[in-house]
Amino acid sequence: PTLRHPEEWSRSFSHFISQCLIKDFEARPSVTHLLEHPFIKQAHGKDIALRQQLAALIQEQHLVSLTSYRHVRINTRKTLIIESCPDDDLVNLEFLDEETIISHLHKRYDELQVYTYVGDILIALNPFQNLSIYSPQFSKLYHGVKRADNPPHIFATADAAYQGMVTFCKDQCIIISGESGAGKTESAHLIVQHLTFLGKANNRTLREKILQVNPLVEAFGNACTAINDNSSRFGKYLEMKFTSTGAVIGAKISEYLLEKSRVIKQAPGEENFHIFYYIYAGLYHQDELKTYSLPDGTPPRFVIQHCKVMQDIVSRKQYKEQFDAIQECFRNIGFTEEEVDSVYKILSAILNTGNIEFASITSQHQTDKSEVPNSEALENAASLLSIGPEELQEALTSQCVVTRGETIIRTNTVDKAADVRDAMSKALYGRLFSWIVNRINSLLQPDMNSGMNVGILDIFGFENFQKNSFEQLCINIANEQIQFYFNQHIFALEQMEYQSEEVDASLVEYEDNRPILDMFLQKPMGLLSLLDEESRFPQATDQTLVDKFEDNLRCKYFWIPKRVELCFGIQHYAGQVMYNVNGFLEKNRDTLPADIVVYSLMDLLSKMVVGQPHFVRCIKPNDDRQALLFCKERVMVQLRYTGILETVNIRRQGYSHRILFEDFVNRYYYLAFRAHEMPETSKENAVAILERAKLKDWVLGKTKVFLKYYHVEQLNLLLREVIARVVVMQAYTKGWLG
Ligand code: AOV
Ligand code: MG
Repeated sequence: PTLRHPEEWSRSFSHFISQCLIKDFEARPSVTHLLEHPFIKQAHGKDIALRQQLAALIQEQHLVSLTSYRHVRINTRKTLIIESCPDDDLVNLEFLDEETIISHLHKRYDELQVYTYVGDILIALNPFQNLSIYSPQFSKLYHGVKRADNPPHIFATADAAYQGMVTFCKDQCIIISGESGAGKTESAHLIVQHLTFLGKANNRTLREKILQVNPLVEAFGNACTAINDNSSRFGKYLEMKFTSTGAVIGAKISEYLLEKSRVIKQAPGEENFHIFYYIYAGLYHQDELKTYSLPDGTPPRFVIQHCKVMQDIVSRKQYKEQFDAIQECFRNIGFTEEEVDSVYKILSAILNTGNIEFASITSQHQTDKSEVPNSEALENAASLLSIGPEELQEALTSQCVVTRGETIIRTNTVDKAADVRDAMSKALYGRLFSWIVNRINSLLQPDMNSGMNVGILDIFGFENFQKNSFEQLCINIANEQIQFYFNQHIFALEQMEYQSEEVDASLVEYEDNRPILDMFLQKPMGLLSLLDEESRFPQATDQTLVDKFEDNLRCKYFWIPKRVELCFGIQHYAGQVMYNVNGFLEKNRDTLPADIVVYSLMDLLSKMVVGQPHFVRCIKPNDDRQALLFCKERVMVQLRYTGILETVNIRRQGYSHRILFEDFVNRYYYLAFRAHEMPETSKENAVAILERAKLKDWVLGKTKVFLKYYHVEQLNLLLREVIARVVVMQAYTKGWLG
């Protein structure tokens, strides 16, 4: 057949593809076979590049179509696309009870469909195995197409954010949540990978730099915990910067609340930050342990818990490989050799500092003085930090107090000196971490105040261990805030807007975690304020702290257990957690006061509020990190506390996009009016556009059009197709095609 019109062409081609797929599904046509297929030859005989692309795409579909239920067609932009399949989106399910949703996710997980939509929200089940769906071919597949055209995918979320940014010139943010080990960090990597693809980082250097930011920062900020071998011990907000046309030009990273206490002590079965093991193995193999004054006998105290003998560290092949990878990252991102050398020096200074021990000197006058009997570690640490050993010893064993204008030098007891040593190690590591982050930012950020960005938030997930301390409290409060932010966007703001615009939509009930947050953050009687206050009393003890909490916190989210000493329980949105106050005061004094912590989090949230949010909810299908194991109970709990059921409801009934009539007409008038006749931005014209676009189920408020989540996508696609059609028609009339 001769094909004249692009739409006609696309219809018959689509017929062919479906036939071909159905018929050949078992046989799996080879690329050559497809290229030689009479239809492809005839239709695209001249355009060999297009033929190759099509053939490759068709091949890919086989991969995607493992479950073989999709229809394949080709759209007017000559892209092969797969028709949506209703069960990709929970909103389309006929019944919406918990049981149906769970068994649905279960079925999909068994088929290795780890991603599922709830409207515009992505649910990601951790596959706990490598899937072959993240190759560059897949990136191509998820490029500027309608969400429903492809199976749900993390790339689709990245694409939606990217399209949103380019279309509306508005910053976007992707918020990834889920408990520890659910797959947030992996998801964040995949999003960065896809965004560098979409942002046409043609400049290979820039692409590699951006891709190496995450691995580099994570070597310093992640560690093996009881739950996750690569657990994030800090919150990370990565902003990718783009030009107004959508080309990627740089990146910026912000870090929140690094768990510094891990440097000096790790819970049983856990490890220190990855980097300590990496440098040990790496420097050992380069025969450079001596250069950095690292012992090759007994491992330093800070890492000995996990590695009892040096062989444990140096024989681990992956440590050495990771060290090489990190060196590569440093080099690619642009750190100088001196800088990297300084980083290693500080790391080994920290390890040496950890080995400094103290003994008490008892003289006639003083009994509380300490000294360093074995000076090797002290000398090593001092020389690595380029200070004199006496200076360091003095800093550790004495303390200046300024009272009434007078400076008094007090000596430290052995215990006090040990505390100072540990505090110094933590501070050094914290500063080093911030320095690395800042350095990366200056290397990856061309001078740019303009441009737009997509931010990706990946924090430490909700944690509930056998024993939970101050760190878990901070981590879990951060997660409460993310949950609150999610609720705000999905439920609260939406409902407020219905009311003020007098739109009749049924309201969905949801679990508001505001009261829990208030209990933590309120001033002056919130838990964190009370903790700060108690930390200022020198005589405060763990017991006085618990008593203070008990006297002042009266709400159902807080309780003191009867038979367990020095503990308190919190009913978090994600479940009950028992905290042990041991060390709370010290940690609160030593790290940032809780108040500041809550600032930094608010800062983060306010940053995100500016952008259009996209949510990814990671779910952990089992606690054994097993592939293909779907533990119904565990998934159920996570669906419940993240409010997925309510989200399904509100996405089905609600209107997630509310656009002022004026903005709406300005944006879409092309769909109903001629390009040059700029219509009045009135309600009537908005309706004209909606009707012309044949959309159903929208409603009108007083000043805004209320649209369902899928309407906007349909409108944008229509807009693009209208524009593309005009371009193609022009090409036809000029005789360039056919
Ligand atoms: P988290 O970021 O959510 O935990 P991670 O992203 O580190 O969790 O994922 C934990 C582990 O699950 C990874 O190390 C992988 O082994 C596996 N995994 C996760 N997502 C995928 C995927 N898409 N494909 C294959 N394997 C995956 V924490 O940072 O602990 O809250 O603080
Ligand atoms: Mg993580």
